[in-house]
Amino acid sequence: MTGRLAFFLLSLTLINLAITATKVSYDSRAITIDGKRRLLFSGSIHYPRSTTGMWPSLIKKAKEGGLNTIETYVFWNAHEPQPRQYDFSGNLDLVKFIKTIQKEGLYAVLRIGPYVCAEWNYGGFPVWLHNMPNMEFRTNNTAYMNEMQTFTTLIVEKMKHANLFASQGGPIILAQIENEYGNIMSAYGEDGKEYVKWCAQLAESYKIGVPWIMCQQSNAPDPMINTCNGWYCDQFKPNSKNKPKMWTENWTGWFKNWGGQIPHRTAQDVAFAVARFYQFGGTFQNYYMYHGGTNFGRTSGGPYITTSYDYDAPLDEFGNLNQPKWGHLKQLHEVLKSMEEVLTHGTSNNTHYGNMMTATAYRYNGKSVCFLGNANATSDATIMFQSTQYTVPAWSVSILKDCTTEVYNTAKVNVQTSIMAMKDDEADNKDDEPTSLNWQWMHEPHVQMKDGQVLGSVSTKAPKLMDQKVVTNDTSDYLWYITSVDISKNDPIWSNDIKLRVKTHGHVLHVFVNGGQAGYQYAQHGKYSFTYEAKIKLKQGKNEISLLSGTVGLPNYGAHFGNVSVGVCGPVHLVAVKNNTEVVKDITNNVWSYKVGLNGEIVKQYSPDNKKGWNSNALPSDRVFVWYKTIFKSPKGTDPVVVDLRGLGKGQAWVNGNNIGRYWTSYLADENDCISTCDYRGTYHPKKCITKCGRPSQRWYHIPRSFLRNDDQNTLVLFEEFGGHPYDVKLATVTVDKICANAYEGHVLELACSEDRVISDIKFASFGVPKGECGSFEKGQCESPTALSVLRRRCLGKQGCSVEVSERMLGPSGCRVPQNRLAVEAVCDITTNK
Ligand SMILES: *[C@@H]1O[C@H](CO)[C@@H](O)[C@H](O)[C@H]1NC(C)=O
Ligand SMILES: *[C@@H]1O[C@H](CO)[C@@H](O)[C@H](O)[C@H]1NC(C)=O
Ligand SMILES: *[C@@H]1O[C@H](CO)[C@@H](O)[C@H](O)[C@H]1NC(C)=O
Ligand SMILES: *[C@@H]1O[C@H](CO)[C@@H](O)[C@H](O)[C@H]1NC(C)=O
Ligand SMILES: *[C@@H]1O[C@H](CO)[C@@H](O)[C@H](O)[C@H]1NC(C)=O
Ligand SMILES: *[C@@H]1O[C@H](CO)[C@@H](O)[C@H](O)[C@H]1NC(C)=O
Ligand SMILES: CC(=O)N[C@H]1CO[C@H](CO)[C@@H](O)[C@@H]1O
Repeated sequence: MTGRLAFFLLSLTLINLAITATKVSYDSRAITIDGKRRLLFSGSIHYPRSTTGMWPSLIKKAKEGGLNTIETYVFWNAHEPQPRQYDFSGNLDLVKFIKTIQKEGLYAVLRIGPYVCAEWNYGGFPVWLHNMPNMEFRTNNTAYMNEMQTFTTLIVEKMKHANLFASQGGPIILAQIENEYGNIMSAYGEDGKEYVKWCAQLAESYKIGVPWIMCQQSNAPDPMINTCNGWYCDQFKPNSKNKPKMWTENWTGWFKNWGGQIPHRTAQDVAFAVARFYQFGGTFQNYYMYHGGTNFGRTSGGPYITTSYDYDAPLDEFGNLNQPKWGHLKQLHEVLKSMEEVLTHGTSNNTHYGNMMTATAYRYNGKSVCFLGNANATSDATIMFQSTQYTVPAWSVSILKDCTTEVYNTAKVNVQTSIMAMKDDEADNKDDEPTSLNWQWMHEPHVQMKDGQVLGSVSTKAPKLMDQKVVTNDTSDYLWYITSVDISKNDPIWSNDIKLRVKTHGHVLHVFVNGGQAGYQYAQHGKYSFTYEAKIKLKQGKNEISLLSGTVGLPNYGAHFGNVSVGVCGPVHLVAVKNNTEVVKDITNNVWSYKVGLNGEIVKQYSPDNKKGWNSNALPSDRVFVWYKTIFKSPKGTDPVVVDLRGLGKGQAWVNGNNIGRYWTSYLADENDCISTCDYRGTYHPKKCITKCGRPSQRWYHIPRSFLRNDDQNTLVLFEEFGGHPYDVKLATVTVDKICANAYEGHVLELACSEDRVISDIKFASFGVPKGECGSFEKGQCESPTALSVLRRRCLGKQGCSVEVSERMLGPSGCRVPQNRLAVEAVCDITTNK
């Protein structure tokens, strides 16, 4: 590049910077950007729940889906694992994430918190914060406020330094302080109110040049905008007439627990909630989540949140389009966006028809837009509106362009449904030799004492039971509580029938007595404290009792969630029954030795470089505390990769040294309450549309492509805690297997497979009055005779195709209905010749 050209480009950049500084403000109707009221469609994507390699495509797909804004929380405990030791590397590179959003030309909303909830471990707080003296979270507490200020300042400065606020020409148009504090504020009394004021002052003091929001905070002090979170926010009102109506968390689905079924929220119901929000004056809404992603490593909270954080979001855990949700909402965004001016400036007029049926007209500058909203969950409404008759299906909103033509109805889905499949690598590469995995293994030692001495290094010793997170600082899921008990023949407890009874707030408890396994138990049914009680074998003299407490994520929600104790809390009793009465020996205040973590964690047994200690013979199965290791080849292509951990119990998995998360394949979801078809009508709740009853709550675990090497030397290491076997472990890729679509006359039907695949077969196509659901379509009493051949001609062998749904294109149906429908079922494959 010549010097002059470089100078020219440099000046251009400088001019650009000056020009692009954006003014963001708000009034009673909307967020204004450079003075213009805007409709904002935002979606949450949390940067640590995917990889840097996935970010560009996730954000691109969000933009294609009609979003103009991406929202994220900031994850304090990920960025500051030790006090003042910061990590912004890899997928924690917040600046890079925001710049990726900027590159796509989208806006960003930065929810700093720093409390974030988010089903994230400990709500995003570092555990060392809890372990500081005189600490109380989220209230008028000096120690807490100092730390919150230090971290918040660091994040704000980082953003400023990279010119990322809109006022500097960057994409960030809004920032959030705290998070849903209003839900729990009453538990903190006057101190809580004081704290909210302090939060607002702190935020204002940063002078970032864009507005701040506080969600679920009806007393948010001016100029903070209070916003709504929930499944429906159409009835929400901000706390001042000068603030716009904003919805910061529209839950697109729900998260999943170990032992829970898979929750779904229909595309029709999400679209209904969004359309109603705009019908009743909303101008900003955010999908929580737009891409949920994966809780890698030990980042999931809860406790008991699964590693998958798919959320039934418009983009699935792996970044694939979740169809029809993604496409149905994309069409809604397009329709609403085309009405931006009228919706943000027009005066609205509601007409109520009773039975929850309301028509809303917006008029501005001679233009108009109407919504016909029917919130009755069971009955369709037929109304006369401006001298025309309209039928609005139950639980739906119709949007009328110019208040005459229906251009969208939330209950009528005109986009494809994709049925995803986990494809065995071999199934697609029949020429290759089958990849059966060879395993090596080693024991994780559970003997903790020899000759009365605790083996290995002890963190601390105390004549009492200690809170697990205080001892471990949450550096591991595991903490050993080790003690010895001397029992003489004359001890009142001595008998051949002694039980151990342990009260714990840990989530899993393993018990070992004199080096032998006595049993384990885990918390169930949402109760995270339980009492372990089982017979043990003691001898006269010294006995070793070792309790291994395991956590499955720390709590992330509720007033005072931070001081909920974790681990063995006691009492710990030895119990014998003599003459019908219990004789109890209380060992709660014995001297306990504490050992943090597993031996394999300390020596990094999961590292591909660690070749020591592995065995190839006599692979154990159904044994507790075993490490397994295998080497595998990367699946071909670009489809996302998963590992099937069927056959295993509970533990953690690593690929090439990257912790891909906790697994708990043996934990089956409850048997009850599943449905085969989901009625989109009626108020959503997390148990409404659940599937996979009685099946593993998570069987497939995501391995991002960037964790893999481009050869056959990938290392998978498993730590198996409960016992299982690795014979069924398999690599697979996630892809669109079948597609179904249903589109009404007047629309365009689009079909698409994953990037690597093409439409290999049209299983069904009927234009007329087809019946049934995706996967079980049947033709109705009448149909066009040529629809199938038209579909074959236009689609076979292509990655995607589109067909105008009309008699002109598909032939006369001969049906006497107001609107014909096209139903199609097609198959995607790597090639057409099967
Ligand atoms: C907040 O904390 C400060 C310092 O501890 C104290 O002086 C003040 O009274 C507290 N405010 C309320 C409302 O309790
Ligand atoms: C509001 O709607 C009603 C019924 O459709 C109509 O009579 C009235 O004129 C409208 N008012 C305005 C201000 O548009
Ligand atoms: C819904 O419609 C049905 C039938 O018209 C009616 O009986 C019911 O009360 C309505 N429900 C609500 C909540 O308006
Ligand atoms: C936990 O943190 C405390 C104080 O910061 C430190 O003294 C202790 O060594 C840490 N323990 C572990 C296991 O990291
Ligand atoms: C947590 O601390 C608060 C304030 O000190 C107290 O009111 C609450 O009871 C504590 N909760 C637990 C579980 O210890
Ligand atoms: C068992 O209990 C009975 C009644 O309480 C008492 O009379 C008896 O002495 C007890 N026996 C022993 C061995 O303690
Ligand atoms: C406090 C709380 O629950 N906040 C949450 C709103 O809903 C989603 C539920 O998935 C959470 O992750 C938010 O942080």
